[in-house]
Amino acid sequence: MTKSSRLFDFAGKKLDLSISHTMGILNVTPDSFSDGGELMSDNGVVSLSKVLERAEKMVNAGAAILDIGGESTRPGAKEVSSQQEMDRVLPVVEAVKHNLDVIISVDTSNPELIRQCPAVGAGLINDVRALARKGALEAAAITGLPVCLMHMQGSPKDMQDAPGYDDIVGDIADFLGQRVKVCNDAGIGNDRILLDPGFGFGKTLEHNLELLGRLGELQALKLPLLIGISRKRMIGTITGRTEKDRVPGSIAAAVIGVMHGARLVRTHDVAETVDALKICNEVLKVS
Ligand code: PT1
Repeated sequence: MTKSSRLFDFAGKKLDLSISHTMGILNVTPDSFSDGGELMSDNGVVSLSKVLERAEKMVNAGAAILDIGGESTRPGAKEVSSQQEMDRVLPVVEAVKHNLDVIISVDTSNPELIRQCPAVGAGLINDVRALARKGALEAAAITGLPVCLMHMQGSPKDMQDAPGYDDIVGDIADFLGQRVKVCNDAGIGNDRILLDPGFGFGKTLEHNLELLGRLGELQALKLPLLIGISRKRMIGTITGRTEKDRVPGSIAAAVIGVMHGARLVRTHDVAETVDALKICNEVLKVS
């Protein structure tokens, strides 16, 4: 049996979310996880040529989306000022837009940056705070762009202190369902919403593992699922590997996620993930 395609519109660029796709991570933070600082020049300013080189590699390797972020949200990360975040992200989005044919996602919670997204050519707003910051919901609604709403317990600074749930999957489904309702009421229709359970965001290893094994239950929300597990601590804890050696573990987790319904995989390692998802996609197409 062949599945019918389900096109999702990212500001004019369409992706068939009946199969899975890769979102490449382009961090433009000095302190960031895994690829931190590599894309900065010595003076701490983003090097556009280094960023474009990395971006082009990911696009050539098959990334459908590039996720550009100027605020680190890994555990313990500090917040940046709005202006600093905009100064880092906006020139990069513009440069990628001018040079490459790819959907651009902006990883931000900042209403000021969200407002600028359509003008610089972004196709998705990816907010780990699910548009809960003051002004973010209204800003996103006005853009007309799709949004990714992610679940987090606490804030990056303190989220790993003592995370607790009644039922990890049920609690996340309730939270995401409420945020969808809030978005709908603000004029963001379901055709503009992706959901993400937020691996590593206020979750113990056991929470993350149960969430991955039961991810399929979130399909009841009837919206496309995005997952980000790439090189995270949960992979390191299980395999005993440092960040750069977590690629095989990350890919195994991504495959489990896709076979439980995820359709977008946020990753540092685009080429490897694209190959793995090709296998998943061929299986999805015939079953
Ligand atoms: C994510 C995600 C994201 N992750 C979306 N956006 C990060 N939609 C940034 C660790 O446990 O999963 N989904 N934007 C990166 N954040 C983390 C969190 C990095 C936890 C590392 C860890 O190691």
